[in-house]
Amino acid sequence: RAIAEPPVKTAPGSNGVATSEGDSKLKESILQNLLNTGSSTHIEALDAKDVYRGVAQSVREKLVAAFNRTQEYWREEDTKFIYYLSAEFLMGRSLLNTVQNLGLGGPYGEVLKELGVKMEALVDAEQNAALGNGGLGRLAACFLDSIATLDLPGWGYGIRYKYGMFKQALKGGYQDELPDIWLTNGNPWEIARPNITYRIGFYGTVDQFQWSPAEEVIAKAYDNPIPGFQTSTVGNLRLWEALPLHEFDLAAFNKGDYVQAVEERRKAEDISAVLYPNDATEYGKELRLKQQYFFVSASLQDVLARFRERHGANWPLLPEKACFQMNDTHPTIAVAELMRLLIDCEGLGWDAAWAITQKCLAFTNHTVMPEALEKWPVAVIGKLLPRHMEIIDKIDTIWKDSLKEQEKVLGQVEAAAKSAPPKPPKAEIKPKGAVESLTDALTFKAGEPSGGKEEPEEGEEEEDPVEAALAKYSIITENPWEKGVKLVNMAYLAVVGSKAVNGVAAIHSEIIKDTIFKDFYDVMPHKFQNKTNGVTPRRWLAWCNPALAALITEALGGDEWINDATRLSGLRKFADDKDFQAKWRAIKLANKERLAAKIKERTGVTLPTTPLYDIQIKRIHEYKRQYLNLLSVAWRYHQIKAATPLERSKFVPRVVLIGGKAASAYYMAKKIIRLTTAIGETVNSDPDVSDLLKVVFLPDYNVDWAEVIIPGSELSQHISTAGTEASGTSNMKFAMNGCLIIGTMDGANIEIAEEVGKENLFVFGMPAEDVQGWRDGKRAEWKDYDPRFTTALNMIKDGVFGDKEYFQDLADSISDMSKGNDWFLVAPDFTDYLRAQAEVDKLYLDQDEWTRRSILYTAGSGFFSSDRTIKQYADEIWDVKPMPVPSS
Ligand code: H53
Repeated sequence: RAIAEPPVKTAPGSNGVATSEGDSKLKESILQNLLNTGSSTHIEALDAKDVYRGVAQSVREKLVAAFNRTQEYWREEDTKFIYYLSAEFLMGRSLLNTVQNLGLGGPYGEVLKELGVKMEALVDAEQNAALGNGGLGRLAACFLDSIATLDLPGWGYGIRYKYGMFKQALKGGYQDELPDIWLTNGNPWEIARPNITYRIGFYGTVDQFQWSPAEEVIAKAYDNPIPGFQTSTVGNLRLWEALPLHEFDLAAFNKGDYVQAVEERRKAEDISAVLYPNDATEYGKELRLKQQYFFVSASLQDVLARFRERHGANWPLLPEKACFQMNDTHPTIAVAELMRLLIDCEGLGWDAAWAITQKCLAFTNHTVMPEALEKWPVAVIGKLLPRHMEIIDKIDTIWKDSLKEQEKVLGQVEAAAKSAPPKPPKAEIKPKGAVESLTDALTFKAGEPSGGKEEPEEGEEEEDPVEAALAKYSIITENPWEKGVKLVNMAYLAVVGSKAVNGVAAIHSEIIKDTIFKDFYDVMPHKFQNKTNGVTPRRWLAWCNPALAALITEALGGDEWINDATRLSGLRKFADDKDFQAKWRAIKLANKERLAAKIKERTGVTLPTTPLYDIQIKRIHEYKRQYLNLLSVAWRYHQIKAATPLERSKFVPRVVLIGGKAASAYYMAKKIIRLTTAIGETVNSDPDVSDLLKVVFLPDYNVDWAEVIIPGSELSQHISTAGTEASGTSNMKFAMNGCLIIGTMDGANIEIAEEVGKENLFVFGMPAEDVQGWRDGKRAEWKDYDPRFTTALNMIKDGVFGDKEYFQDLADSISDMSKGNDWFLVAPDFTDYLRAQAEVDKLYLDQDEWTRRSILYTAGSGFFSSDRTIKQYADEIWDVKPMPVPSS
């Protein structure tokens, strides 16, 4: 990653930011900043962190200048903006990306070389900005990169968490969670905006539609400039910090109650303190809803304030100036908040406000996992946000009334009405103060069936048949697990309140229309779209894999592919070229060596670099099926042990690397981590297997690890049960870096197969359309356990890898399908998985063919650039046009 030798030469000045001031001025700037931040220009006397801060400050000066120019220009032009509302932005490190995106790689590389500084050491001195869990948060970061690169007026809005994603350590092979204290050395990439603040209310009462919050905090803005590539556009990520309204309670202090004196501060700061470490898993904590409302309200207030400054009360114009994209259900309280701001604060009538809201908002769904689709108890929202609960209730009522006029629904309602006389309408929801402990809110377990509708008990009031016919469209629903408890289905609220709803891969966008949003799709098919995810080819190919990037640039005769990834298809003609293959292979080997060195540094394990590098890095989750991978590793180990020396020599040596974090309360996921480390301990110390098999768990997997792992990988695993992974995005990054994929026909794997050629992937497993049938029916009588599966599972059960008791329930969870176990179908997919793995081994022996395919992956990955995704959002949902800053 040394930028001393930049992978791509961007001519200085070509993007309006790159310096033309010459090396001497740049050197001066670096030295001055070293003095400012580290009190010395004697580099030898400074540690890497000091040097990093000095260099980062000098880069920041240029970044901020371009940022100010961009923002000023956009303000003057009064152009339409896209606002990306997201609870997560997984930005990773900024120094290298900023330098490279600004086209300053060459000049900085030269000067640092002169100063005797290794760029790599500087890069490693930077903390990761890990304000996200996984795919969803990293997608948001890639989107910001593309929005800026495409000159689209747009900002991200989120939370400036004081503590990001926890650091994962291994303690005796088990996951240990440590806080991510990422701001200790300051953050040179942000600009504090103490003068941009908003009040955010919670709790309290509503009287005549007027909300009087019982608690208030301040949201303070921090801007994080986002440099585009080969443009002078610098976009923005505005993050909010929560602060108390009153710094200090002097009266309490004077009375000697020192804790009470700072109580308000502590309570306020709690809101932006920690990122919830759940990725597509349980929700339900009140503080999380507080966080969601906090950043949504601050962001909407901020946009409306700027609008008002320019256009006064001309609110019908708002949809021509602003579009808000809601990233998953986390920011969907925006539907009610925008209504509240327009009605209660700006004095609009309901209908006018609703028309504006529905034109301004759009919603992306990222999962069909029931536990990640937020459903907040009415009592929780009613207590925390009483006015919003009223608004949601009214939205629900009006929405269902409007359906009665729809022909499709009309038939159902009339039929229902005929079968019984209508009852008087149900009483309005009275949300105030309904629960004492809000933190008792629900959590759902993976894979649990949604409860069936119960018959009313004797003496119990029967439901109005019209209401019953409309119930499936209800935003406010009955909790299937707890009778009498009402929930707000946030995804339904978002669907009703948005102009567009999209899934994140072709198959996923179809599945949501057939399953979770079926009834909504039936009555408003025009809202539903697909936007297949993408990743930025800057960070995920050009900057993280400089050697490959240089070879691609050389082959294609230029670096235009970096912002027009479709040009990567030009590599196809080199796929059979033996010389090119040799160069390609040499780079892969060098990247494997770099990865092995990093693994040595972080785990102490020494790995050979000739074996096949087989990698699965992602959050640990049952649906992602790391377990399937591990069972096949156990089987491979068994086979090698049982083989004669001659047979052993025929095995294709493999290094199996698994990395990922488990949500702290996710019991089974934690066991899967321990199973990986336990298998590693056994296998890696067994002389019988020697270099034929190595298994390593990569601790604390994060963005900076990924930037080294992905370029060094040869095979990557994307093996979720079909229909469960909405898209996946690491599959795209691996493909870009010429890594072959073993995977199911799930998420974006399907589209990767289309682009790369299905025959070039190792595809296996049950198709998505068969999965539900399996779960509902076939599982009950299925007994065809593959004997190899049984052997592998018994090895775990029998304690071959130690920790026998600890693994018992993990083993039980996939043991007897007829009892309802193995929800994610590990056993039924095992046989086909081993077949695909055998194909992998066979192909690896033919290095020319393997390399040919590897080239074809990169060549076919252009579609998965987030530039393509963002163009589609901009054209088909946002209606936002590029607005490049004219060169002065
Ligand atoms: O979002 C990614 C998808 C991936 C999906 C992930 C995701 C989260 O990381 C968190 C919550 C959630 O609902 C979904 O699991 O398949 O690629 C980006 O769309």
